[in-house]
Amino acid sequence: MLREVTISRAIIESYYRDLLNNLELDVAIVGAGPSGMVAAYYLAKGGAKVAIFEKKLSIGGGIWGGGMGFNKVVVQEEAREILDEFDIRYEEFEKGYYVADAIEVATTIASKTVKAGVKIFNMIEVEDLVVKDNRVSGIVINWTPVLMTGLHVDPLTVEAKYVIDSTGHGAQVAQFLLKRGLIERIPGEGAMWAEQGERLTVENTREVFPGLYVTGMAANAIAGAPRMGPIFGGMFLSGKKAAQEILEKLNL
Ligand code: 48H
Ligand code: FE2
Repeated sequence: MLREVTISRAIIESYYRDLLNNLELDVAIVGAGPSGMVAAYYLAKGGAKVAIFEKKLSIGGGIWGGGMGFNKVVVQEEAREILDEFDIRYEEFEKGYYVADAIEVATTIASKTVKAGVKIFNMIEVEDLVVKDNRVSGIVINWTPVLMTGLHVDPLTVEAKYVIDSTGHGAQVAQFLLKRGLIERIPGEGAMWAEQGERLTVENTREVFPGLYVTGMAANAIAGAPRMGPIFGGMFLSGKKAAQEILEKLNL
């Protein structure tokens, strides 16, 4: 006999155990797009306790749509090793241009990231930061529908040694610091220039404020560096770079 209330209890107990287990993290990542998931994967592989908070129901960010909805992802030579690391299939279109199926990219990265030990909380939006003594030390979370409907419901908090802003074009987490005058400017990304945009995404991946890293499009939005269009190698390499730097700082 299947009891509805047992199904409910299974969901509630299991979910709340996860939530309680992830209230104190080494790294809290905001946004489950390509740069955030790749960062989480390498952090977890390196032994860090890491969770991702994603405001939408679905993970993957901008991967699914490829370019203009043609669901293919292009990756350049420098980032081919990451497709290989995840065991994602691709074809060489021309020398140095590798093309993969966007659905395979999104699902495979998500699956391997979760299996590496990363807990992904979807439908939870990061609405603010904890900042103490001039250092980011946690995130402030709420249910996405609460924020969408404008209900006056106060949030909860997750403590983290490092927070990563992987929220893409809007650099949503860094915006919370801008609002408080804790960082000076977020100019937004520049016009499209694939070559420079890809190089600079990785270069701009850094700790922008004590305790806060930025990856992917958010890194270029903060630096005013070009967008790059539907090429994803820079996103992957940015996530990997942030993970390596944070692992070093955590002595892992
Ligand atoms: C929780 C949030 C919040 C919040 C946003 O946009 P993404 O795919 O981010 P990246 O930087 O890893 O990848 C960028 C890439 O997809 C892209 O857009 C490229 C390469 N563009 C080039 C061009 O020229 O346009 O993912 C960000 C994720 C999304 O899933 C959001 O829903 C989520 O972050 N998010 N999650 N709390 N406050 N804000
Ligand atoms: Fe984009």
